[in-house]
Amino acid sequence: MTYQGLIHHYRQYLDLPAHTRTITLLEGNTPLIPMPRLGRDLGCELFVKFEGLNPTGSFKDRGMTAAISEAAGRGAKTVICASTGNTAASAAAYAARAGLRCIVLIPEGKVAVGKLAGAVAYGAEVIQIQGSFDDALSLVVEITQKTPIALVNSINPYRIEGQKTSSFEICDALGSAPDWLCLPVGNAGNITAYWAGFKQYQKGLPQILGVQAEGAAPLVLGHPVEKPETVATAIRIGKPARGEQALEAAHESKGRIIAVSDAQILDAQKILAAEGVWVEPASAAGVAGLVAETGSGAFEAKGGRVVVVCTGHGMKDPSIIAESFKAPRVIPADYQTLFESIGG
Ligand code: AN7
Repeated sequence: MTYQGLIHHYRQYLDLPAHTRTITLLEGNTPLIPMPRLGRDLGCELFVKFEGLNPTGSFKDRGMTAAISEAAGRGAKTVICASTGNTAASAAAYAARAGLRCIVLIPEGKVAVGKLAGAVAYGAEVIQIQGSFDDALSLVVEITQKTPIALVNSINPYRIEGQKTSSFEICDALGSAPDWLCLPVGNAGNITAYWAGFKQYQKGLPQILGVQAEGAAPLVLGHPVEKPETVATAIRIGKPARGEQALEAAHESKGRIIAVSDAQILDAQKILAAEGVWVEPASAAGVAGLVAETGSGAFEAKGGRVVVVCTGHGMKDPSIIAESFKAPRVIPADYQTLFESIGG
């Protein structure tokens, strides 16, 4: 039967209320791409779960189909979220689909252009906050406590329900859970959802490697970061809402949460692109963490099966590439010049 979206596909595993009215863009069902060359270099059987291939270009669509379906079914008229960008674009698209008003709060000047453009294109009302993502999140929590506006950040439990489905898909594709799962950690909704999903599905449990950016690593430091900074703006978050659950997932799974530098993240982005998978910087953090761990020699995943979650598409943040390359050379439209210029 044709695929009808993840709520339909995994309905029996999702704790969604009866009033839920499915709003879908056929999210989920993303490819688990084998990475034989990189895997050989790192000494494991490696796959990328390419979440950048969801309808709005990030994994957020999994949680958003659930959160918006619940809100729409309950009769909400307006939804709101704080966002480093991807949640905003996803909320905007699903709210548009449901006919709801959508307001998004973003940290001023710190959202990648592909995400902001998405939120605008899907018709959200975008407000920039003179502050961080964490400040924006406090504001949306307060306003949703005092008004009927529905909150669609991952504090909303239905977001987690939707995002669990990626664990199910990985188990369905591989036949069982991998030995390790590596993923970026920002507000910590996704790591929470994956762990809940693997536990529920009972096809084995991976060890989890959560990866933060060095300048925004509250879970590694053990305290909030007042002024988070990283080139991976998606995970520029200093007070993760589900920080406790992220630490629990790492601990229970016998994994860990580590930090990597911006340089390591950008290197990982290049390594993935060299295998044909272009992801935004934050999405490369999982690979950056895996490279760091395998490089340390002490990594337990040697020879094992590893899935790295690549959370968002490279096209979300084109500037990061555009700023770093020289403009392509210009030649006359002439065969001989072309032949000579490519070293014919
Ligand atoms: C590409 O969009 O927080 O740990 O507001 O966009 O579940 O927060 C985005 C987070 C990883 C971290 N990769 O996931 C937002 C937002 C990408 C992201 C994360 C985000 P969580």
